[in-house]
Amino acid sequence: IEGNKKECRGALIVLEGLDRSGKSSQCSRLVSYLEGQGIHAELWRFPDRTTNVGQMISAYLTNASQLDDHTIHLLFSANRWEKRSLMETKLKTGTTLIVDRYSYSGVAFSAAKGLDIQWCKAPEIGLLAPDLVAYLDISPEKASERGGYGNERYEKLEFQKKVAESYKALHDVSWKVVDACQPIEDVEKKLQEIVVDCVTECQKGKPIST
Ligand code: DGP
Ligand code: NA
Ligand code: NA
Repeated sequence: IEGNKKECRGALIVLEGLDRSGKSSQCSRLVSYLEGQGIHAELWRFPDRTTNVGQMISAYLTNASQLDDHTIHLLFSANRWEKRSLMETKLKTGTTLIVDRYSYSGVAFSAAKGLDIQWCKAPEIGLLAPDLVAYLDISPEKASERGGYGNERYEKLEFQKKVAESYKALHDVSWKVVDACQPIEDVEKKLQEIVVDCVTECQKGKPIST
């Protein structure tokens, strides 16, 4: 059993939602929980602002630079592509990845600007497919009341309303929708249940797909 366990792959788990939906704190809580259960897990986030591409994205988000909507879309995608092989290695060697935003953010935020949704999806094709997408569901109005937005480019109620609409269009039956307006501990419990189920499925040999 020990030997088998080592060969089990990790799960690719993505949390999505509007800004201020609570993703980041739920992601770190999940990682601590999984580690406590003896499941090796790491917290990842996109955009990953530490890379060269990530720094360009960060400059754009903080309004330090201006970029064409298509250009920034491709940079966000490139930022996921540059992490793809490391992601695959981690999963294959048994690390579960809890990822704060992924391709769905890529499509939802750019589609909210009016870009064609098929065009937005194209550069995401071939990235690793998540084993689970958990959507933290909150209305744009409620999210905006939570301790206020920061000063970044997209943190505006009118824009977040459009993002919420694009998430609705992207959403499919495989997503687990979690009510993000519940008390934080209830959201946490719910996420723990669905994530552990998913990790178990992956350990049983569910293949990694694209
Ligand atoms: P965060 O670090 O999760 O707060 O993300 C920064 C902002 O960038 C947030 O408003 C969501 C947005 N965002 C995240 N991923 C993408 C993406 O792939 N494309 C676009 N256009 N926006 C994204
Ligand atoms: Na943000
Ligand atoms: Na966040």
